[in-house]
Amino acid sequence: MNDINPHVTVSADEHARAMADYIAEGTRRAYEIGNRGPIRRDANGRLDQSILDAYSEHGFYVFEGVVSDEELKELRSDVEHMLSGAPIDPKSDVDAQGRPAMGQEFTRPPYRYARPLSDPLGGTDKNKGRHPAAMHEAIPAKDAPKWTVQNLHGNLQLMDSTLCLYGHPGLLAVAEAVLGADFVPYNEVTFIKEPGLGPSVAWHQDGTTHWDSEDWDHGAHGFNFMTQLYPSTAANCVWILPGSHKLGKVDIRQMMKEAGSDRIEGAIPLLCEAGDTFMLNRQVVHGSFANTSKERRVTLNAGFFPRHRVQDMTVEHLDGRVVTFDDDHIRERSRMIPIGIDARRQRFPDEASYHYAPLAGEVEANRWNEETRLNVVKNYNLRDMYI
Ligand SMILES: O=C(O)CCC(=O)C(=O)O
Repeated sequence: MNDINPHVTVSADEHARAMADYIAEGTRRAYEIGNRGPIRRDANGRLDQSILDAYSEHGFYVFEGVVSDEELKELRSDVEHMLSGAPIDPKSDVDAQGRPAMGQEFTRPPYRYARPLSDPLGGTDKNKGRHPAAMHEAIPAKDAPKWTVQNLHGNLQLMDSTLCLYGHPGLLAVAEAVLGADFVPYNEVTFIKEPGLGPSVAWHQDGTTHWDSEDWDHGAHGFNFMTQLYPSTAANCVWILPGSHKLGKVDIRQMMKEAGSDRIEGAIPLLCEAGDTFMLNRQVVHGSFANTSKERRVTLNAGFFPRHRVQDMTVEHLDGRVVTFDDDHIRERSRMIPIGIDARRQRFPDEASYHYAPLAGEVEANRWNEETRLNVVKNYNLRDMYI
C-alpha cells in the first residue's frame, strides 16, 4: 500500500522506463543545439557576442567550468549542513537529531517540502496558477521518508559559500551583458532533487507582470543562473523548450494534451557537469520530472532582472504582500551584489573583482562583515523582487 501518495499507481521503475525514449531523443537534440562553453570575454571584458546571440536565439546557455573544485566542495558542504539541520517535517521545529531546527532566526522559513516523487504544483492555482497541468507522479520506495526538502529559500543568508558565488565576476559580467549595467536581483533559491524522492516542477513559464505590456520583449522577465553542484542528467534535470521565450504565453495544457503525457514535444534536457551554470530566460517553457533516477541534483538559482522592468512596479508577492519597487527598495535589495563581491574578494583575493556600477559609491558600506551579516543580509529576502 502506498500511503505517501495514495492516488498514484505508477512505480518509480515504471516512471523511469516511460522516460527512456524521451530522454534519448532529448539528449540527442540537446547536443545538436550545443549552446555551451566557458564564459568568454574579449580584451575589454565584454562578453563574446556569439554567446549573447546563442542565448537570444534559444533562451538558454550552459556556461562550463564556472565553479572550481575547491569552491564546489564548499558549496556542497554548506548545502549538506543546511540539510542536516532541516526540521523533520514542514511543521516541526526540531531536526532528525531532536535539536532545534536550523533557520528559525529568519522571518521567512528557509525549508520547503514536498511529498517524494509528487507534483506539488501542476494543475493547482499555487504560484498564481503558473503550472497549469499535472505531471506524472510515482510511488516512492517503501522506506522513503514522508517528506523531502525540495527548496531552500534565501541562499545568501543561509550559506556563506553561496554569497561568494553570487559575487562571481564572470557571472556578473554576463548579467551586465544581457541586462545592462544597472541589472537588479530577483531571488536565490536552492532546488534539491534527491534520487528516488525529488518531486517534479510542472511545466511553466516564469514572469507574471509584463506578458501583456506594449513593450514586452524576449527578455522582459529576466533570467536565472542555475549553478549545478552535481552533474545535471536527463533524468533529474530541468527540461526546456528551446526558443519558447519568444512565443509569449503558450498553452502548456494543450502541449501536454498533444503529447498525450507530460513529455511535451521538442523539449531538451539541460545537461551539464558539476560546477557548470545554466543561464535560463524565465520566459522559456521549462519544468522537471520526478527524480526516479539514482542521481542527486542540487541547483543554486540566482535570478536577475533588467532594472527598468521592476522600477516602480507594484506587485503582489506569492505570500500576499503588496510591494512597490521604488528606488529605495531597489537600492537596498541590490546591496547584496556588492556584499557578495566583497565576500568573494575576501575568499579569493587573487581574483579580479566585478565592479557593480549602480552602487559604486557605496563600497565601504557594503563590505562583508558581521555588521552587514546582521543588518543587511539577515532577512534580505523579504526584499526579493518579483515580476
Ligand atoms: O530546478 C528545477 O527543477 C526547476 C527550476 C524552475 O522551475 C525555476 O527555476 O523556475
